[in-house]
Amino acid sequence: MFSALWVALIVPLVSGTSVTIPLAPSDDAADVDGNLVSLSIEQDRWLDWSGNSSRNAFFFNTLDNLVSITGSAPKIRIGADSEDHTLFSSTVEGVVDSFPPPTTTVPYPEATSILAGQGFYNAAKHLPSNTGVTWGVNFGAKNITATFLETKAIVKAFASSAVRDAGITLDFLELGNEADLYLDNGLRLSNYTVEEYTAEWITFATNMSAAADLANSNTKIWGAAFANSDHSDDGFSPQGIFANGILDSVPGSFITTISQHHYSGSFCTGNGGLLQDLMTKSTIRSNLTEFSPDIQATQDQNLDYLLGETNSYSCHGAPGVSNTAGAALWTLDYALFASQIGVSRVYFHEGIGYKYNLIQPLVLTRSTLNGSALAEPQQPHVQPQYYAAIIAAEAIGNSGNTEALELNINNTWISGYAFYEGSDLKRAVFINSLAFLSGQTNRTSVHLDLAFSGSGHTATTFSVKRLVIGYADDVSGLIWGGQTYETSDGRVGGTATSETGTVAAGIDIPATEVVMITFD
Ligand SMILES: *[C@@H]1O[C@H](CO)[C@@H](O)[C@H](O)[C@H]1NC(C)=O
Ligand SMILES: *[C@@H]1O[C@H](CO)[C@@H](O)[C@H](O)[C@H]1NC(C)=O
Ligand SMILES: *[C@@H]1O[C@H](CO)[C@@H](O)[C@H](O)[C@H]1NC(C)=O
Ligand SMILES: *[C@@H]1O[C@H](CO)[C@@H](O)[C@H](O)[C@H]1NC(C)=O
Ligand SMILES: *[C@@H]1O[C@H](CO)[C@@H](O)[C@H](O)[C@H]1NC(C)=O
Ligand SMILES: *[C@@H]1O[C@H](CO)[C@@H](O)[C@H](O)[C@H]1NC(C)=O
Ligand SMILES: *[C@@H]1O[C@H](CO)[C@@H](O)[C@H](O)[C@H]1NC(C)=O
Ligand SMILES: CC(=O)N[C@H]1CO[C@H](CO)[C@@H](O)[C@@H]1O
Repeated sequence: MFSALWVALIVPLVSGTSVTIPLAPSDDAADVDGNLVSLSIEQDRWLDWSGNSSRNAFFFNTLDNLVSITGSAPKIRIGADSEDHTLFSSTVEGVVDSFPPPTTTVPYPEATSILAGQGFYNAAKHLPSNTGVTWGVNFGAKNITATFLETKAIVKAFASSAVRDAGITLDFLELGNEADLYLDNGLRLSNYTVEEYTAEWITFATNMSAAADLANSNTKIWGAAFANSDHSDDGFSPQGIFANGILDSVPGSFITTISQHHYSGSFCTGNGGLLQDLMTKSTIRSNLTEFSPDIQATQDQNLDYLLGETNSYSCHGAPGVSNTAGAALWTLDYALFASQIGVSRVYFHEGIGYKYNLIQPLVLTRSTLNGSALAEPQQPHVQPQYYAAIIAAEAIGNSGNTEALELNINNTWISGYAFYEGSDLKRAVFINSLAFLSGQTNRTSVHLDLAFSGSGHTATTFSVKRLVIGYADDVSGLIWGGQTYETSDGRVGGTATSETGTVAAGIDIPATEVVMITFD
């Protein structure tokens, strides 16, 4: 008994882990664009994000912050569930949405019917200059007139001088959202197969491609956009649509990119254990590597692969989990790890009032967590995950030729990535994903012993930025390098702190923290 107690008392709060950082990128390093972290927006309330007659300045500012760091605007996909319930209307100016009643678990439900006028599409002009957009077109309704009219309206908006002059481009169309779920949600019969899907898709996409004159434009198509993947030739998967000849069709020739959707699970209630599960290094990896066969099959066709809609947990997020600081660490590790396995971009899904948003761009009057009326309206604000977008942007920088490499770190809780511009090591990011939850007092810390391998410029000193978090389940109050984005206009506030370190001394990283080091 005595010896057990003695052992307990000497368990060090700081443990050591060695990290070797290659001085030049190895073949395993991946090209990463400044907008690796991009956004998918639930289409029904697009005008609330963009602004209608005038721009939504808060949303614009949160995007423009990222532009000023990386030089490239986050890419925006406008679509998702409501994409398959949208009809164009020539008599509507903006949009007319019909919503089901809010519930405790879904306080901000998607509209079941969306009538969108030309102004809905024209609002793309409010995005930052040079934003690349993907727009989702209705396929769920199986109404060729709807597909045709909507495509015409989208193309007309992007041909307008307001959009063209800002360099905002329609990079992709997507035809149908999560068609693999149509057999469950009533949009098709329950015996719907990937074979039928592919044939129908080709018919509708033939019309869409003609309506958009894709043969004479730079706009391409995202293929698949499935909720899940069974990874086989005869199920809903990239392999399944390839095996059914989608790429050999005329509209299929416009598919340059396969989009996959993914959530780590579906939980309508949350707790600290669920938050730790989300953050854990190994579950982040297993959630993503399950798509490795699909990525390989996609690359074998010389196509690009991305996560066109993703976030933590479906149900618009789990309360007390998806909206917390711990989810920011998940977002960062998830996006960076995705880059390592052949995912070119990660579109985090957002909807007005969703729990897992990076950004809440509108005044809210109901709780996002349980739908109850708020005593005071909540002003537009960023949620913790937004800091992950900022950190990824700073780590990648504005070089236009950055490569990221995951570092081999033998520690259950610590992940790390090195960032290279050309052949030069510039920065490294470390994440300690052990959840330090409110009520706990024993915050551990890991000491990283740093070493370099290979040849190149060997820095001896570095500057440090930390994402300082009170508790993993905090929903606000995060501080990045001394500064906050929790401001009324979404611009950065506060004074940057300066911390420096030496390679010889290494660095400490407490539980539930991110550290970025920039080598001198
Ligand atoms: C958007 O603007 C148009 C024209 O100014 C207006 O008719 C419409 O009511 C506005 N709002 C929405 C949600 O459509
Ligand atoms: C697409 O469908 C619309 C509506 O049915 C039709 O008017 C148009 O001619 C079709 N286009 C092609 C190329 O089939
Ligand atoms: C098909 O789409 C057109 C154009 O949006 C719409 O007028 C029509 O009502 C739709 N048909 C059905 C059956 O929903
Ligand atoms: C699916 O079910 C419908 C109605 O029950 C039937 O008409 C159709 O032939 C079935 N399709 C396939 C591919 O089995
Ligand atoms: C994905 O992560 C969740 C935790 O967030 C875990 O419960 C689930 O098992 C993981 N799925 C896979 C396929 O690894
Ligand atoms: C609902 O959530 C809010 C926070 O958004 C909280 O203040 C309130 O106590 C919760 N109400 C219930 C009934 O759980
Ligand atoms: C990784 O760490 C574990 C436990 O800390 C240790 O047993 C193992 O030998 C280490 N593996 C390598 C490759 O260093
Ligand atoms: C971060 C950390 O070490 N948390 C531990 C603190 O102690 C409780 C028990 O009191 C453990 O459950 C936590 O894992």
